Amino acid sequence: MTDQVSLEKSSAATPAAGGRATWALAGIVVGLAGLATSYLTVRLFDLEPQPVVAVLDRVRDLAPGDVANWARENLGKASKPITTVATLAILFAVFGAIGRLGRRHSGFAVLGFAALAVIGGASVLGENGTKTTDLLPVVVGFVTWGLAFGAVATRLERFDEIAATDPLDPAYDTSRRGFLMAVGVVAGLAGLSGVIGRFAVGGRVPRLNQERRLLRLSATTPVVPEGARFDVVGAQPWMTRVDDFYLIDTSFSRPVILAEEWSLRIHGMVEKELTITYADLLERELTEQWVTLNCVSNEVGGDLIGNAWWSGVLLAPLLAEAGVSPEADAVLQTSSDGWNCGTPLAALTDPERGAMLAVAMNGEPLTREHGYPVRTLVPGLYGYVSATKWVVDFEVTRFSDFSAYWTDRGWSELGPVKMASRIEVPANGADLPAGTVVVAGHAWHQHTGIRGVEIAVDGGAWQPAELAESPTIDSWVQWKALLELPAGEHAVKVRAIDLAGEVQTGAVAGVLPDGSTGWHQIGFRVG
Ligand SMILES: Nc1nc2c(c(=O)[nH]1)N[C@H]1C(S)=C(S)[C@@H](COP(=O)(O)O)O[C@H]1N2
Ligand SMILES: [Mo]
Repeated sequence: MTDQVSLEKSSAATPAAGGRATWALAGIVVGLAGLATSYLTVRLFDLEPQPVVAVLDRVRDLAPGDVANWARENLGKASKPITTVATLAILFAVFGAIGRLGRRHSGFAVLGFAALAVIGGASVLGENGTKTTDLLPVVVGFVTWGLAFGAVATRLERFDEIAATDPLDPAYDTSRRGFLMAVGVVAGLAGLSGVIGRFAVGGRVPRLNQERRLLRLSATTPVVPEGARFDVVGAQPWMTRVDDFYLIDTSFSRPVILAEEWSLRIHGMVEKELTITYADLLERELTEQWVTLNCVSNEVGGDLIGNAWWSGVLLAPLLAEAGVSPEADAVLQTSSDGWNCGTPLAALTDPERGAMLAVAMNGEPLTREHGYPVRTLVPGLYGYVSATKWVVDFEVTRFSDFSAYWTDRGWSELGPVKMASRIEVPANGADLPAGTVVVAGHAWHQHTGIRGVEIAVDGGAWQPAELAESPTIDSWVQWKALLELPAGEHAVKVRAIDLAGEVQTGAVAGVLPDGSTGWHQIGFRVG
């Protein structure tokens, strides 16, 4: 009886022995070690993609359109980190479960790890342009899992055995230490692999950054045209700095493409297939223009918009060289990361529109985030149907013959930009001192142009705001108005009128399927 009691006490005091939690912990530590050695392999051999990133890409692609749209709308920028954390949480739970399976038989655990390796391998092969050699990190990870689990499980079994029979046996401590040592060694290996992978290896990103720094393009430094800006404090600058330019893409690990590795294949319904290299592009004349790019997911008053000085090679002459078939009406553009979109052929071949393969933004080579080395830019179309970053493939085709990433998820096939306007100053809910109130913002209808902006105060009549100059119909226009208002609460709304004479609609529409509409309105207090 006393023995019984002391045994219970002893196992309560050392939950490590025989506990499911201990086996789960063993599974998690071993799981981590496999991820770490696989990561190290990726880094040592400059392989793409990392298996975990490939899995994240599959999670993204397999998520139903409703889920993707919900995340896009409600999580916005956070949707990638949240997907990553959630996927990793599931992965760690699976590692724990595998550890517990291993308590019955190590073979079960190995099977569990094998299943994960198969998912990882299939995900890697599901990425754009991967080869069987890209499976090496998965193999290394799996071997690590097998060996490490074997080492840890043998010691944990021994410890369990002694703890269950005679916890007072001096072998109890030895076996316990043996187990902890094994776990420690595996954890140490994991940490070391992670650190070496992270820091000790050059890798491709620093190489890309170096190449970008040394690249001398004939792109010119932008000069904001005289009269385009009012410099109202608190309003957005007319030219958006690259670092402040919104970022939207589906990529969990943005492609790293060096200039000499890049090429664009133009094929499909053409007379002559073309492959254009970066050197070919630089031999051509660079066209430069101000273009405002915005996202179809931009809500009324939202900030998924920016205006930059773009330098690139015009697409119309390139497509003319390829000789597009009169039967074709679309180009299916594909990025090196597999994302794709369909663009109306007419917008790309229109000599007036200036659709380009852009190589520079605000006078500097594109950043990796914005599509280095080459992205497409088509004035007047939302990004999701036109502005392919890391673009590598142009298939001249027909809209009736394909669907693309976002059209698969319920977004409209055509994405012409809708007219919109935004109040940037004062901030919504601001408390302003008595005196003149400055209201200011931007209005845009790319490739149509803005003729005027009107505001209405406290539900009153529309009155014209002052419009800054705009060098082109493809960029947004600043506007401002000075108001003398009595103390108290006020509301201001804004609408634009385009150069075609159309008045911006007040009908409220959400971003799905082809862009939001409605007047932006804010409230503030004076005095
Ligand atoms: N390769 C790739 N290109 C892409 C996307 C993407 O997900 N992948 N998103 C598009 C969308 S929806 C927009 S709005 C613009 C945004 O470009 P930016 O990130 O340079 O602002 O890129 C477009 N090009
Ligand atoms: Mo977008």
